[in-house]
Amino acid sequence: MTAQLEQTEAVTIHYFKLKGAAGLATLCFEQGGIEYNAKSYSFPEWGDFKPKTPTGKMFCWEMNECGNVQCCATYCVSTTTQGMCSKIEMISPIQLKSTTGLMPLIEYSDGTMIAESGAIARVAAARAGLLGVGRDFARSEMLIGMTSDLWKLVGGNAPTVITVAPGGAFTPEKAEAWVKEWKPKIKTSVERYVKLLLDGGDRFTTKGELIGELELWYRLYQLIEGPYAEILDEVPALKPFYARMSALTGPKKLHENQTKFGELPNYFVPMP
Ligand SMILES: N[C@@H](CCC(=O)N[C@@H](CS)C(=O)NCC(=O)O)C(=O)O
Repeated sequence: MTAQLEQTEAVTIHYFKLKGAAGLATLCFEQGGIEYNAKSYSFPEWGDFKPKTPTGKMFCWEMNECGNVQCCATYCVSTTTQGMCSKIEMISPIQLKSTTGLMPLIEYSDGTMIAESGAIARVAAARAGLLGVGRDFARSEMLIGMTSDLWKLVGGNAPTVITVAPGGAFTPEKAEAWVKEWKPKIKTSVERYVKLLLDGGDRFTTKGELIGELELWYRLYQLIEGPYAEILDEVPALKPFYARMSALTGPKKLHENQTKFGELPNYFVPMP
């Protein structure tokens, strides 16, 4: 695939060990057959890192014997009463350069980090030539906007691997609201896509694999594998689109846990 917008640099994606907000960038790289690296974090690993993001308390210098600039970042973990550093720990480049204290992130070869799932997905799509051109580009971006609206109905309302854990935030009231309030609204939102299908009924762009289509596939996948398994039985006109997309390289690898992230559990889960 030819890169678009001069997005030719190699990157590493950093994210949790979950099929979550790094999914679309991952799909774009895999669909385009682009080389990338992935680093995943457990929650304890992330908990160790987050407080160490730049705060003004960080001490960094190079240790000449190290020979590798990436292993030369250190962090002062305790100070003497005179304010001198009494104990240092080595930290990774992501700990040093995380920009927002949130993931996903992409990291360039010089250690520079870029945050925001939408930004990194577009970087990946441009790298893979999956932004589209002409009207395909416009249609793909329209899908991104529509899917952003769709996901406002899901995020915060659907059960997740975190909120269904014992003592988690997915209360019986939330469960009732998911069924009675949110699912009908989600169905209405998904129905909006049907009239936008191109002739043949299995794609929205002539290319058929652009970022907007990958995003819609991913969100339908998260619903189907999670709390709304029957969504396409209720909106059957989208079945040919979903089936065709599921057979593409990127979606297939994500589903079969064969991306650079390896085995990842779903973030959204079925109703407990
Ligand atoms: N607007 C950001 C939101 C990023 C975000 O909220 N990331 C969450 C996980 S999806 C996070 O890093 N949470 C860890 C924390 O808050 O410590 C994006 O789309 O990337």
